[in-house]
Amino acid sequence: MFARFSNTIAAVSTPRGKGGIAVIRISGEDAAPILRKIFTPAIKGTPKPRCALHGWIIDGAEPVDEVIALYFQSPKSYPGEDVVEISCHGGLFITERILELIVRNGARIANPGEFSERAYLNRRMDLAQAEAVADLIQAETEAARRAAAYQLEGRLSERIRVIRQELIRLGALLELELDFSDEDVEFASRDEMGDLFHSAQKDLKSLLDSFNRGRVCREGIRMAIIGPPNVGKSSLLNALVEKERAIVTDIPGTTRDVIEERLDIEGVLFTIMDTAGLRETMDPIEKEGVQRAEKSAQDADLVLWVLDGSEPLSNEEKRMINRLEEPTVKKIVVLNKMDLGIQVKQVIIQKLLPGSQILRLSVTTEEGMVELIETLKKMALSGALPHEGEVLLTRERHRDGIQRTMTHLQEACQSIEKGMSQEFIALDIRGAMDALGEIIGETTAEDILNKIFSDFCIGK
Ligand SMILES: Nc1nc2c(ncn2[C@@H]2O[C@H](COP(=O)(O)OP(=O)(O)O)[C@@H](O)[C@H]2O)c(=O)[nH]1
Ligand SMILES: [Mg+2]
Repeated sequence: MFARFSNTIAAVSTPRGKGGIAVIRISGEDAAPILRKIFTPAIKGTPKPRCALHGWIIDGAEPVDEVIALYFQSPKSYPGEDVVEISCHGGLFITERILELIVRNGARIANPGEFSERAYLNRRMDLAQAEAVADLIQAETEAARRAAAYQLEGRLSERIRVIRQELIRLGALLELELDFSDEDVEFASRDEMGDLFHSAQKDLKSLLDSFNRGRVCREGIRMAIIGPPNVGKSSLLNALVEKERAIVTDIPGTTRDVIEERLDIEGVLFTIMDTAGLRETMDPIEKEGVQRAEKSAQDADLVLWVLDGSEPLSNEEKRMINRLEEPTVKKIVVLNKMDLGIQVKQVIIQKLLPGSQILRLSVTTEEGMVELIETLKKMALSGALPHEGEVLLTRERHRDGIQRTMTHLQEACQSIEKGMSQEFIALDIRGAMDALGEIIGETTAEDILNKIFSDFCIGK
């Protein structure tokens, strides 16, 4: 058999590196025959599905490793086909050696996400659930874990499916009307249809409204520390992450690149970016740094403006603030170095950065640190952690599908109001059904599927 064309796939499902054990997974119709060729059980007999088998992996007469093997019979496995899982010793060489042996005996190396793709193709789960598997693996905080776990349970899919089912029913009734078009009958009451469209839109709207929070759960909050040179931005980053991450000196222009650190605040991931001080400069490296700082501020969910509160603002500083001021971005102004006294006036700040919260701080004496962290905590709590059982939209792809569905439903409503014929309504119902179907993978295009599964880890 040419392994290249094999439909049986294999991969090391645990991370590369040394560990107590590693798990190698084989999936496809040759999984069990391959195991028979490369494995001698300690106790002879026919392997029972879902029972642990202790024995040796062998390469001809050569004992390779002592392992535990598990056999799952189709369809009762993650991908829904025959699966063998081998728990071997977790060394880099040993796992590659066994994987190579498996491939030599008829499997091919799995693509990223191929086990999950098969699970989806075999209807073991829908597309939104498969995405949740990837999100669970990526999760770094409780908020991300929870949002993904609820989605994996199928709560989002269920909400989508209920609406889609109703649309399918109405679509079928409209088809019937078309078949009987000479007789001018209405199988689907226009009032009932209108009501259904309205309630579906309401439900979809509440999902849409959850997107900002859902995104924060999944991706966290990107917080850029921005400000003039030498005001204590790097000192603040170090204080927040409690380590000497960024270089702190009294020489203005020390930080050139964007330095990122991650911090878990109340279960929400904060990606904190320390940036180069904003000033007009001729130095090409510093200039690039300033541009990167500005970009970080533009891409951030939250901007922490750090200013030296002990010195009046210079005109250059005011110009910089004006240039970067983005009314829609959330911001907190930190007046640092309060241990040296306060010179900057609140009213001036309020004029320059309207709507921002202003905090006084000294990184050196730690005065005001607690208040800053409390403010960030509040932001995390109000912004994220899903309530028990709450469904949040976490992906742009889902939001897009729901937005398109709502547009179709609006148009269908208008068609009803204008008394248009059933073809027009049917067309929008079809559009709405398809857009919802894309979210759960009923009507998703091949290239989108490929993109989704290629983002998965190897061996999942
Ligand atoms: N007095 C005082 N000095 C500070 C404070 N925070 C930072 N500094 C000092 O200010 C200088 C510049 O700090 P740094 O964090 O490198 O500023 P950046 O250029 O904004 O990143 C260093 O000498 C720090 O020790 C503070 O709260 N009070
Ligand atoms: Mg710095």
